[in-house]
Amino acid sequence: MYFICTFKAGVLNKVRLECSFYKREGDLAMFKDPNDRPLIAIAIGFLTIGLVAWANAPSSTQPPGTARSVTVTHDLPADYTAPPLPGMTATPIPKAGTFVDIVRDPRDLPPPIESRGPRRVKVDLRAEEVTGKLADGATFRYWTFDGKVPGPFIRVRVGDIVQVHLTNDASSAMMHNVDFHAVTGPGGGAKATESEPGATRGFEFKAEHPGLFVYHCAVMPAAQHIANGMYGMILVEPVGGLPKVDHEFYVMQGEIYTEKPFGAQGELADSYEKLMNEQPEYYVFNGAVGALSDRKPLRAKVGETIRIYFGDAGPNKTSSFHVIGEVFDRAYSLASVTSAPLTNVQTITVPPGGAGIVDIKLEVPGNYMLVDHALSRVARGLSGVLSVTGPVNVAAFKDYDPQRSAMVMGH
Ligand SMILES: [Cu+2]
Repeated sequence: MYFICTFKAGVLNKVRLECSFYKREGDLAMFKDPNDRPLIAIAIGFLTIGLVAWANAPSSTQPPGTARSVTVTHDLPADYTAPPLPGMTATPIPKAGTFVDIVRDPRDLPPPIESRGPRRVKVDLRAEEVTGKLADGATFRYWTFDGKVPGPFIRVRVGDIVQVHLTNDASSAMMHNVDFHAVTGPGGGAKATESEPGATRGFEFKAEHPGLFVYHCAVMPAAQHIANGMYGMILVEPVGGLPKVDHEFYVMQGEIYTEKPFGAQGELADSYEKLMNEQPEYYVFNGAVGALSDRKPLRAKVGETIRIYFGDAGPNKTSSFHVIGEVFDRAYSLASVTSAPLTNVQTITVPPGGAGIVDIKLEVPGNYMLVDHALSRVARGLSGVLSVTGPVNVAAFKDYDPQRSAMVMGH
C-alpha cells in the first residue's frame, strides 16, 4: 500500500492536500528482502501512515489496483500566499474603482452567411481577466473571451474548416482554454488550446454538425471558469441558412457566485464554496444585472420578426426561458436546426451547456420582459427587455383602461 500526495492551492487562504493511495497485490513483494532493512523501515512508515489515511477514507468496494482519493482542507494564516499553481490560484483583487463594460450587446453578432460554399474560417479568441460592473455599486473580476460576456458570437456554415487560436492575455493570472460543443474531438479543443498567460495555442475542426452550440473555458475547475464569465456560442448554419428574420439577438444566461450576498457594494470576490453548493447570488443575462434592460435592451418594431439565439452557460442551473407577453412562433428545441421547429411555444427549457433558438413576430407595441420562468431569479438580477415600438394594434390586444395600466408598476 502506498500513496501520493499533492498540495493544491484553493480559493483565498485555503490549500488542499490531495492524496491518492493504492493497494495492489504484489506491491509489497519488493520489500520482502530481509537484508533490505532501510527499505522495510520505509515500507512500515508508509504502511502506518497509509493505514491511518485508509481508516479515515470513506469505505469503498473498489477492487485492488484502483485509486481512491481523500481531501483534507487546512485553514492557513491570513498572510499566507498560495503558490501560483496553474489553474488553481485565487483571483487577485485589483484596485477599487477601475472597471470596464463587460456586457455583450445583444445585437453584436455577424450577419447571416446566406449562400456560399464551405471555406476555411479563422477564429481568434483572447482570454482576458478584467474587472467589470456587475450591478450598480458592485464590480466583479470577470474571466472573459475578448473582454465581454458572453464571448464573441461565432458564425460558420456546415462544412467549414474552423481554425481556432486562443491567446491567453499576458496579464492573466490563470490558465485558460476553450471547449467548443460543436467540435468532434478530444475535449472539444480544450487540451489543444490550454494556454498559460502570454501563450497562443490552436487547432482546427470541420463543422459537420449544424446547430447552435455553446463554447466555454474548461480549465479545472471548469465550473469556476464558466461562472466567472468564460462562455459564448457558435452557430453552424445548415446549407441555405435559417429562415430570414428582421433582427437577430444574442443572449446568454449565467450564474455568478459571490462571497457577499446579492446587492452588496464594492468589489465582490467569487465564492468557491457557493459554487460547489450551486447557490449563486446573481443570475445574469449577458454578464451583468440590467445588461439587457437598463443598458442594452433588445429593440424592434411592430410588424417585424426577431430571432433570439439563447444559450444557458450555467454552470449549474437549467433555464426556463420565456418572454412575458409573447409566444414563440418557432422554437428550435435544444437548438437543433435539422429538426422541424416547434410552433406556438410559451417557454423553452435550456440545460446548462445547451441552447435554444426562438422566433417571434411582433404585433403589439410595449416592453416585453425576458426571464427565466424560475421567477425567483428575477430578484437576483435575471431580466431583460424587448422594447417594441409602433402603432397600437387593437385587433390583437385592446386595453380597456390604458391610462390606468400606464400607472401600473412592472411589466
Ligand atoms: Cu478559463
